[in-house]
Amino acid sequence: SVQERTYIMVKPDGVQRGIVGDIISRFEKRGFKLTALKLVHATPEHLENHYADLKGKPFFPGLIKYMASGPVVGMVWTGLDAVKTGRAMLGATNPLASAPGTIRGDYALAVGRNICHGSDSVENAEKEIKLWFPEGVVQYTNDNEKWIFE
Ligand code: YYY
Ligand code: MG
Repeated sequence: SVQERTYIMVKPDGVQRGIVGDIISRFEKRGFKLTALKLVHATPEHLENHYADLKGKPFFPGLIKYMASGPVVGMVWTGLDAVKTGRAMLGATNPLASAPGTIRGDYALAVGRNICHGSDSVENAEKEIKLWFPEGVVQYTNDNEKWIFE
């Protein structure tokens, strides 16, 4: 749907390396509507909640430590097929398999330092938005929509 939402998060390495602006710019230019935005140094407990599905994986402790090592930038983007398109813009989980032109394919080499998160389903997107933006998001109309959608 045109109103589909996804949760996109620049990870601590993306923040440290100054890639926040480019990631925002890519989503803006693609035609998605910026719906929420926040810089936060998350606690391990919060990150374990975010990555609850991966608990038990061998890389889980390292993932939580990395994600808690500095601030992240959490965002909500709204638009047509936002979840699937967001994942396509990110590229494959392992940057070595990410096509050039994708965010990971342009900026990353290691799976444990892949600079950006994107929700993998509409259901998980809504869960993640609630987790990272419990206060809710701002409602507004973006007047460019007639130039982006038929
Ligand atoms: O959704 P996505 O981020 O592409 O991958 P997930 O399977 O959800 O894993 C989350 C996160 O965990 C991934 O972005 C990097 C890290 N990770 C890892 O360090 N090593 C793996 N073998 C798989 C995932
Ligand atoms: Mg995932």
